[in-house]
Amino acid sequence: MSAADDLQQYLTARRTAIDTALLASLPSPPSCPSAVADAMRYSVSAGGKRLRPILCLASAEAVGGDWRQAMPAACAIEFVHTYSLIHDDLPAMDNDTLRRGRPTLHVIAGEAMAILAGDGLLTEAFALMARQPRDADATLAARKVRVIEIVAAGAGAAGMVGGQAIDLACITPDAAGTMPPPLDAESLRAMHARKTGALIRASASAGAVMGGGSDAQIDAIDRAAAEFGLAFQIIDDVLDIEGASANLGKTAGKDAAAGKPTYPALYGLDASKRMADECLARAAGALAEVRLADSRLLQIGRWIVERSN
Ligand code: GRG
Repeated sequence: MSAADDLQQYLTARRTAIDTALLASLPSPPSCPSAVADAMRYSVSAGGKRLRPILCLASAEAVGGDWRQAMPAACAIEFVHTYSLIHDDLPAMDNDTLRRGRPTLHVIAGEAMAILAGDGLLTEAFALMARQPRDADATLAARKVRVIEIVAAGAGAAGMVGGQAIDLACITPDAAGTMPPPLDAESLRAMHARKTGALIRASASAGAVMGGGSDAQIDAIDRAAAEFGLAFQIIDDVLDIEGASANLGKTAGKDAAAGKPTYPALYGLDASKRMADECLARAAGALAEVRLADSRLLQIGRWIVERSN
């Protein structure tokens, strides 16, 4: 079997397990009202690449752990990611009508229910990580607490929420109606490190912690995932220009049309693609420090850079 087929088989197998666990982890009546349960399920079951949970499970495996023990954290992170997409698509934020190839949740269920479904997913994420794996011994219980802290940091004001706030400030005029100056290259990188990078890093670190990795392994995986996060964003910007909406499952060309600073706008398409490759090279270096360059993680990094959606 070719390496590409082997990776595809791995991704399909993990995605199937993740989708099953995600649906089983969602709350349902009578424990909660059906309206909010249906709204949460609509967005979670819409699919998506499941990149973050796959990275979480692969990190647990890379350090020699059992990926099943990382599944609650993997699902929790996908819940957080899905909430962020629901809220990002709201009229008050990006005002988008297409996501994961379907009408956005606020188009289907209304704005108020979309806010509640996002709130519900964020809250359920932390309930899930606290609850599972069940019957944890002291070692596993300590890992769970560490992972809760990692995911909170990646998702919160110092991470994803903070990055979204910087992004919002970039397109918000002051009281006199003057737009802020565009971000320079370093500020753009720092914004993305929070907005998308922090949760991607948290996914990998959480998996490495649940898998029982050493501090050195967790640190190296965290640094490699920071590179994956930057590569992910660069390619997201490239696809925003080169991709078709039908393939992306979201509206293509929005960032460029909104005048947002993007990597291709700053560096051009070819240099942007080269920069994404350089991220992978740095990730390989970090993983090699702890002899993990041959793990699935780098293959997943390549998949991030070579993806078409
Ligand atoms: C609303 C608190 C809050 C945060 C939103 C992540 C984010 C912050 C907004 C998403 C806006 C966006 C489209 C950013 C580009 C990168 C990105 C996160 C794309 C979507 O992630 P994928 O490609 O989506 O992993 P799938 O559907 O495959 O899971």
